[in-house]
Amino acid sequence: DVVSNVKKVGLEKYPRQGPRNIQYGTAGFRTRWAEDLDYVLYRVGLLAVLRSKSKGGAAIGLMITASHNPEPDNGVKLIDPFGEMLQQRWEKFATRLANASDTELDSALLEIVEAESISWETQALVCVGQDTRPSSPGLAQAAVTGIRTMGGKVNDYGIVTTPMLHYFVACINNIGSAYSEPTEDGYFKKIITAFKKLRGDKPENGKYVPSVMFDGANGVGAMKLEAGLLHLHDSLQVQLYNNGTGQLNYKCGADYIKVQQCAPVGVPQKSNARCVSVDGDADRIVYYYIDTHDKFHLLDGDRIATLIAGYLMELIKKSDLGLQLGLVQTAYANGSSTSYISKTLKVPVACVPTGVKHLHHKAMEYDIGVYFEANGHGTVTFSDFATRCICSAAEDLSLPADQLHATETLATLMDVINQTVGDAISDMLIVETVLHARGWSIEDWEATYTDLPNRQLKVVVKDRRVIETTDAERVCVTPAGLQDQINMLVKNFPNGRSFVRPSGTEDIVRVYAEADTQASADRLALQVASVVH
Ligand code: 16G
Ligand code: ZN
Repeated sequence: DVVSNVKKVGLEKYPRQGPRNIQYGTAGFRTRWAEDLDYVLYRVGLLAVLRSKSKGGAAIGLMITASHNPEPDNGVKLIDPFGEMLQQRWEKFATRLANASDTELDSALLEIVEAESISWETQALVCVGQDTRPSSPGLAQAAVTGIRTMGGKVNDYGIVTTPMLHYFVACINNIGSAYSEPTEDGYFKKIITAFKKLRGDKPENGKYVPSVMFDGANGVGAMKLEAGLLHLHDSLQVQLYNNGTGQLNYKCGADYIKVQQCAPVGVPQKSNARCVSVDGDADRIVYYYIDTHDKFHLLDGDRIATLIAGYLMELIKKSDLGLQLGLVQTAYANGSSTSYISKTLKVPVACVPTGVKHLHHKAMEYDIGVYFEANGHGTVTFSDFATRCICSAAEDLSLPADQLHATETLATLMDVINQTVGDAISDMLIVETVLHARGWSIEDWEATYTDLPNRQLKVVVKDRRVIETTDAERVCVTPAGLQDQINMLVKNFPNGRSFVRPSGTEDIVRVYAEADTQASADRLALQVASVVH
């Protein structure tokens, strides 16, 4: 039967390697040097089939990527039927299955089948995607073997961006009314047609220039955008750099820029030019520019969130549909962005723990939810109620012209947005739309508020799990006394704020500090790091 065949194939082709224990965390399974991941991928393939069956045969996604990490690393994560991250209860199953010995493999599978009352007869469909890493094709092969051994059907998309795969899964499962054909062409047609409609036949406006320089991190982003450019025509000029000829994520890409606070290599320096930088699998985006004094300016996820939320707030008011807008951040959001959002934009803000699933989940509580991590991962979600309201009002020709126009703009904007997950290409088009509508240059955008200087540090400790946090990671509950010590240090710095949290992706503790000057932020971060030891 299926289960003993699973064991036979697993033992022959993908035997478990070594005694290592691997965890399905915020980024799925991820390892340095893609070490011994074959058997893990084989097993994730098995699990994906069970997940699909447990969802009545809905399509499930399986994405092979290590995102912004170095080229030799790799990893995998599963995508649930709505195009969202794998449900938390199943993260435990994933960990259990990956760590079962070869002899336990069949019983581990049967445990899941029983726990979730899965019916074997249900068909299963798994959509497989991979990034551009050299190790990805071999890992995809292992996953496909796992899926087929369990009798699942495979849709192999080859090399795609992570958010494209999320989008395809949602399309196949017919989620929401605004989706299209689950192909790359369908994806580009939908988002770019809407983008062009919003811009009309006038790509210039005020100080807005329809031209950007694009740092593709030598990953999948630039490669895919090349196909998208055929749809964009003259509505937006995009110059592609780091488009795959150099090493992936090496001295370029959104993560490098955010962490190092400097421009990437491989992109020519042009004063005040609007530049975009995405990460290796194109689910994160940040903007930057270099001013006439050669100074580097970063516009990160917080900036993108405030730009989009401010614009949406205006449209929502004008459309007079009574929809509620909310913005979701993490503890890493710059304090200035938070007060700008709540005090100036008057949009309610929520703070949740790090990790896209937490932000996404919270955003869905609002009619319209904007969420972004400071690192550049984010999107906008519309509830079914909001979608229905907007779509029907957009066709109501009896509305006053202003109101109708705002409603139509909202409806079209929904088509530019990949609501399933943060999507660098879609996010770029949203930012460009808002800047165009406002007639803003990148400096105008930056002038909306001033970031508080901040510093992040990594601390190596014996066991990072001794640090437990609460209140969206802003308060430490263990070890006892640590939070009091942090509070004492913070008190000495004007506008000081600091928190510590165990990383979900590395064996370290992260320290964040902000204060009124860079020197103070640096000093506070160092002092807090020293009490973490
Ligand atoms: C993962 C998360 C990202 C988060 C980062 C934090 C997803 C898809 N990705 O990359 O959102 O910012 O982990 O890493 O959820 P850390 O726990 O090591 O700080
Ligand atoms: Zn990524």
